[in-house]
Amino acid sequence: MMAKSKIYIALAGLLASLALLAACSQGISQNEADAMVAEAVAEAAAGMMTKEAADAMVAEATAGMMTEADAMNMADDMMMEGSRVEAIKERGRVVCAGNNSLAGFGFTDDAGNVVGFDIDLCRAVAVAVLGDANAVEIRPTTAAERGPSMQSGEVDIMSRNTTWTSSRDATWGNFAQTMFYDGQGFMVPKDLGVSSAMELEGAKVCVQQGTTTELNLEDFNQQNNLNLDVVTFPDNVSTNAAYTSGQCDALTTDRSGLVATKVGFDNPGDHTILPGTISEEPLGPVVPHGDEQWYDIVKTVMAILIYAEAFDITSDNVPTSMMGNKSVDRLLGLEGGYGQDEMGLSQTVAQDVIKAVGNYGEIYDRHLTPLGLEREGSRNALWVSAPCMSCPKGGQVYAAPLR
Ligand SMILES: N[C@@H](CCC(=O)N[C@@H](CS)C(=O)NCC(=O)O)C(=O)O
Repeated sequence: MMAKSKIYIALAGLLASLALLAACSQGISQNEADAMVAEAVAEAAAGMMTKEAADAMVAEATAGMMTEADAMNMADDMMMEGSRVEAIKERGRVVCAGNNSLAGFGFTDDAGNVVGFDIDLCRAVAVAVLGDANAVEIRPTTAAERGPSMQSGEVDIMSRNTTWTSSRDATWGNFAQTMFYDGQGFMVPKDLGVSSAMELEGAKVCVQQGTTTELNLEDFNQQNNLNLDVVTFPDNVSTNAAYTSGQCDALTTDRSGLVATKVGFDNPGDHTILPGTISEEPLGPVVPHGDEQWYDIVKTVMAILIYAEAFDITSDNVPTSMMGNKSVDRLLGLEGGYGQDEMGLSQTVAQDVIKAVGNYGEIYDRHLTPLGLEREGSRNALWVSAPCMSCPKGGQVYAAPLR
């Protein structure tokens, strides 16, 4: 990984060439070009640009792929760039990479809106920053498009059934806490007569490209000498269509994805999801590297949703006066603080967020419970639903205490 100082040196070099280009073009003096460069370097050094974006720019420029016009535009963009929150406020909406083809998590409804569990997090974040749950632009993003869309910094957040892995954390962006704990499973037609993935020897398995699913399947296949015939597809629709048309014996993805997909089949009863999982798939939102304020805001919004549920605060009962419970009063912004000022959020941000989108449980019930994704007793129950501190029977949903 390139050290920060190196990036800025590389960037300064690049910007010097941009200055020359700019100065050579009509309508801009050398002095103006120098001023542009100084400002852009300062902004880049202040961390307003992601490391990946800087790397990409340097690579592109040194490969001679950039035209003079592109270089000018890029310099302009950099000059306009402030912190991500400032950019969002100026733009008036949060740009969110989402799924539009996975029931429950992110899909296009009959009215043409992209909705779902993951999408509601984007809406909650939009309330926190802009005071409006609808101030969100959802950019449908396939599995393979995810890395590049984070690295370019073109989206503010990705909330799209995405597994947190160490390499994605290092190269895509910062993962906030997990929103849904999952694992990879297999679905087969009932008449295949198989009851475990270990019985799939020689089977044709449909899987989507650019996913952890594809990599896990490779490991599972090799380790168990299953001699699987792996068939890959670029998106959800084509993967599922291949499975339902009988091109494959089995379909594999996150178990939640299998449940969501099966519900949409013409004859769901003809298919079965095999027991067990072959991997860990902690699914959660990601933000581009390089802006800690923004990263903190997203984590805090998730904490608000989770603690609101823990304290039984729902969208239709948000108290506006002191309740006499210090944690609840602090969450609601009625006493003390938990970093709202430092993050640039209003003192009563939690009231706004919960009123607009509900707590974690309400979001789950709105989108995932109808699919049959049982929450009670699962890993996706709240940790605080454990009956006591030393009996770990609660789920894994937990967040940084708000204080
Ligand atoms: N959690 C896995 C799988 C995520 C994934 O993209 N799954 C597929 C199948 S459920 C999907 O959502 N595809 C939607 C699309 O690309 O259109 C990952 O992060 O790689």
